[in-house]
Amino acid sequence: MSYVDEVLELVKKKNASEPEFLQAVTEVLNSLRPVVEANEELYKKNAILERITEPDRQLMFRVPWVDDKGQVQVNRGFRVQFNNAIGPYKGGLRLHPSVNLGIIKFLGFEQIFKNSLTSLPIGGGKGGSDFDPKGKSDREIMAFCQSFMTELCKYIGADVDVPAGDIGTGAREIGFMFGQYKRIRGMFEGVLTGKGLTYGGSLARTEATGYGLLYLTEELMKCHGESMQGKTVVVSGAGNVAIYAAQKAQQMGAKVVTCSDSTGWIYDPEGIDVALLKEVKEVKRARLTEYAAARKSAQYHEVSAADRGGAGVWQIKCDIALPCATQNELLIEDAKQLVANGCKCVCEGANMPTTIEATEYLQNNGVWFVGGKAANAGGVATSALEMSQNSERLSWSFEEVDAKLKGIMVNIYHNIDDAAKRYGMEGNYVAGANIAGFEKVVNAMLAQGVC
Ligand code: NDP
Ligand code: 2IT
Repeated sequence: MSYVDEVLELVKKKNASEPEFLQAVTEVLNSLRPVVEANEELYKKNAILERITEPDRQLMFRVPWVDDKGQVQVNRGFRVQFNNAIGPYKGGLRLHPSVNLGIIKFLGFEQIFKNSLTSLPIGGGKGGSDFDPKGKSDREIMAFCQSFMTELCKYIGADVDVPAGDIGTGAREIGFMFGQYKRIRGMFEGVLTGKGLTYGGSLARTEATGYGLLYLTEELMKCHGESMQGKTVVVSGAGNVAIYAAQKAQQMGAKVVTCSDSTGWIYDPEGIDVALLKEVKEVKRARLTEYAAARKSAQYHEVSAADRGGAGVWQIKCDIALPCATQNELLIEDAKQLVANGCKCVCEGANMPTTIEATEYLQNNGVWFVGGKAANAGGVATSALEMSQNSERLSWSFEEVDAKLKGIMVNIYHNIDDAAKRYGMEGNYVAGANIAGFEKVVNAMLAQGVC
């Protein structure tokens, strides 16, 4: 049995109840086969694959808080510090009722390779809670965030582990958590990213994941003799990543015709009105029904969460599809529909939105497919730029950060393209990303000995 297969079996046995984690590990290890085969003796002796698939530590803790009725509520908090070979643990905090240890482990594992691809010194980690922010008052959100940070603050720090936003965690939540960290630790330091601009946040961090996704997509199109101009784009999600992906795509001359949330999706043949979407989602924190009510050209399709939220967007004819909501939202039947409709390019704004089966179908049918580790790395890259600004106690202009972000995304595209070519897999950007991300981490692990 090959070393990769041995470790895959071991990981499956040890983590049998964590399907998303197993999915992420399976995809990565399978695509690393040529690299591992070329160095099998060295990697096996040093147990590189066993070590990279086992978190440094995983923290789970109780988060008690008091709701507006005076009732005590209890949630479960998580932080998985996966690998710090190339820098402090770095990754977001997800607040969503579906969060469990397996979800956080899959996200933390992905983050190791993504963060390596940014070329910046950040290791991989992820955290969150099964807390559901929907329908909670600002006071309830604050109560939860303060309690969550009261425990988490023991394990993080500007040079240790630097959390940030993810699903359900935006500027409001980061603000409450930062306040609590400062209060307990008595220290004003860059311990979180995605902070407000008045207390150490970076310009362009809010936009960074969506903008970065489009910078990479544009470079990919350019290298295939195409451009974004006049292209029809379908986007899923209606949160931070989706909104700024839609905005940048439109700035590049494309028409974005869909968005979605967990209860419905919009088809707007005139093009999504991003200002209206921002008002509905960022200001009112409302459902997409409000977008539809305010916009004549919008067609609203209600779907229950059990029907996979916004999966209907993949039925719409497009040139480019950008899944920006959540994991496993683009299945094999969606991939077939996209191909049948002539879609040429899929780039993932979300983490692991496409199943392995759907990914292979798209790749085998000539679709240019870039996975989230490369395509959505702009968010964490800009978080690392926020850390740099905090360290030097300066803040850079929007233009400066945005230009750096663009440079990073263009560079990522070429690195993953080159890595795929080096191993005879031209055009397989999934393998290219996993290989390029892995190479840097493995070199650092080998140099640092058994730890
Ligand atoms: P937000 O919370 O801002 O938005 C998430 C969006 O996805 C919402 O529209 C939400 O709908 C929808 N959604 C979430 N869960 C589900 C579900 N189970 N079924 C259907 N729809 C769902 O999160 P982000 O935009 O920040 O994150 C989106 C994705 O991008 C995630 O995979 C995240 O890990 C990834 N990502 C985020 C980065 C960042 O910087 N924020 C960086 C890199 C990746 P509803 O409101 O109804 O729940
Ligand atoms: O998935 C991700 O890369 C994020 N949620 C962003 C992490 C970060 O530290 O900015």
